[in-house]
Amino acid sequence: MIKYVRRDAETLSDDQWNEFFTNYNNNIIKAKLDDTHPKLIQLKALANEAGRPIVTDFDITGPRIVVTPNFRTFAGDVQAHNNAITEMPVLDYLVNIHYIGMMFPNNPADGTAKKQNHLTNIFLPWHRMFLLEFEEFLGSPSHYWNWYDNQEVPEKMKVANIKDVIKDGNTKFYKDLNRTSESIIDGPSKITNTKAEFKELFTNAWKSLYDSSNIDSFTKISQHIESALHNNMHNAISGDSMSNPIFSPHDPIFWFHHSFVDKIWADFYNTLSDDEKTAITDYPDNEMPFFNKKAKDIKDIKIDQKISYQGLLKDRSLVSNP
Ligand SMILES: [Cu+2]
Repeated sequence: MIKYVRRDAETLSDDQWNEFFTNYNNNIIKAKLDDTHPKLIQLKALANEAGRPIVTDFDITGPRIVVTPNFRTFAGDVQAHNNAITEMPVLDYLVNIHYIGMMFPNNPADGTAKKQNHLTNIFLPWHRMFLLEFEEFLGSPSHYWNWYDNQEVPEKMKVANIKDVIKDGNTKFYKDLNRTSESIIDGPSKITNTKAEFKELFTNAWKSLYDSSNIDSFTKISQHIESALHNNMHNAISGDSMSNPIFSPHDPIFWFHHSFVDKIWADFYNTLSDDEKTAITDYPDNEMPFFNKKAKDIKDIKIDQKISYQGLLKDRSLVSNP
């Protein structure tokens, strides 16, 4: 049974927004995992394997947010630090899966070893699993910010509105949630100057997924979606929230952004013929950090029949039809 139907944020009813924010507040921010929870045990094992300390606090007293212990210069006993953690808010747990997932090599010599979750061809499948992990804790769908049609952050997701809704439970971050811009065609890192220019850029990037040089290569499709259609959105919003991959899952717009990125992959896959689907043979064989799935097992979005999108494309000439 489909559990999570992800919808265009612009179409959400007040009840659907309330469901999202209520669940976010209760199940992501306020809820904690204790050290008997299998997920926290699993996170500790992954962090110990990567040899990196789990981030346990976000210090916002200075001009910039810093993580403690300082992830990059931590000089203590990593395993002792990790094993001593007794509880953790769900949000911090999610942030750490994402963060520790970055600490694996880009090109492991062994083709089945773990590789990092960005800048490699596990980017799309890893983040697909990450979204589902978020939803399983949230208990409702992570809807999507359709930035092809709407270059502004959805109104209810703007910082001023979020601060009214999301109360700071166990994390410090929301006291200092900041974005440099709430539009991808405005602000210092804007992608284009106008909506029309952005649509053209996006349309060209979308069409190039179907070029003969890309269409049968999962690695190229993944790289293309990551670099052309994912990275610059983070940078355009920027601030401590979205430009830094250590913090980005702390900003709820992260999930809506990534839902749309995942929908682009789902749209692409959904518009291929059966022959085109079977021509793609380069799905990575690597075990993904944290998630016990392989890319080829989740190339169809349904994943255990749990996920669906409103407005999934059936026609490759379209880039949006919510
Ligand atoms: Cu990421």
